[in-house]
Amino acid sequence: MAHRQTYAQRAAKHPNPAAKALLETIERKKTNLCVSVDVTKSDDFLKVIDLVGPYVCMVKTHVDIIEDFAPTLIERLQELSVNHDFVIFEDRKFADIGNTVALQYAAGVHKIASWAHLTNAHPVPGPGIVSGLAAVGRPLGRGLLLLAEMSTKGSLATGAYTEAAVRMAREHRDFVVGFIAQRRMESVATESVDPEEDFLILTPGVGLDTRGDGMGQQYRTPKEVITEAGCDVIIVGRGIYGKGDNVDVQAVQAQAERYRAEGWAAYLARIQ
Ligand code: S5P
Repeated sequence: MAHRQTYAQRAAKHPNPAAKALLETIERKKTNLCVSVDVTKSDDFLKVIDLVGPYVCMVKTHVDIIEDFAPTLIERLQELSVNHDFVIFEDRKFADIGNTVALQYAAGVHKIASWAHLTNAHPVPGPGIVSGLAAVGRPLGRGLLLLAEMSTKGSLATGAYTEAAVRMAREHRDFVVGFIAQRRMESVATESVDPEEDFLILTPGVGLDTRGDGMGQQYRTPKEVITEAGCDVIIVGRGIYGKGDNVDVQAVQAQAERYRAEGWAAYLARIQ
């Protein structure tokens, strides 16, 4: 199974350019930490990313929450991505018919496909959502993650829904590179498993100091997520930068290194 192999072994044979770049970055920087930068002002956004940059394999954005968004913000983000060596994941959670998501992905104010190496989608509309996004993203070497499960209390993405998400991904392996999920998916919907399949599992709902946020979010530790559940990347937001305003430089750097170290130790414990 993929999670018994090293990130480097998986990078060497992964067919999708965005997934390969992510696995290579994880190995090169010895970090499976993705920071989710959920702040609303451009200055805070760039500041947090610049601070956490050395500690992360990937930065996750919600570009639609930035209240003073301008196209130059994307240029700055791309510069930081090159200088700090991280992959960009826009957490857009597409959820519409293929034609609409293709337009949302390619056009509008944000032109996500032109800069985000990875994005994600809810499988709820059926396979047309993957075809629509693939028509835009595949020629650009992008990758898609399907939300097979969610971290929140009372999530409806369970059971037969999760199984359908896995089947959908297996039918589009050239573009769907993995899942947002809380555990590995190899044992889900097992009727057509190719032993060579390697879906990345990116896992939000990670925190070391608290188990929830009072609005449905549920947190597990890097050890629970990476060692015990076999996931590949921990996604951490507020655990690293709090509210994200009045950024305390040393505190943010210290938290980023703390999560990086925990995540990497949890990975080493898993592959030994
Ligand atoms: O199931 C999910 C899927 C996602 S992508 N649960 C989540 O929390 N997320 C995202 O991860 C969410 O939109 C947010 O950007 C981040 C978690 O942030 P935190 O501050 O709770 O760590």
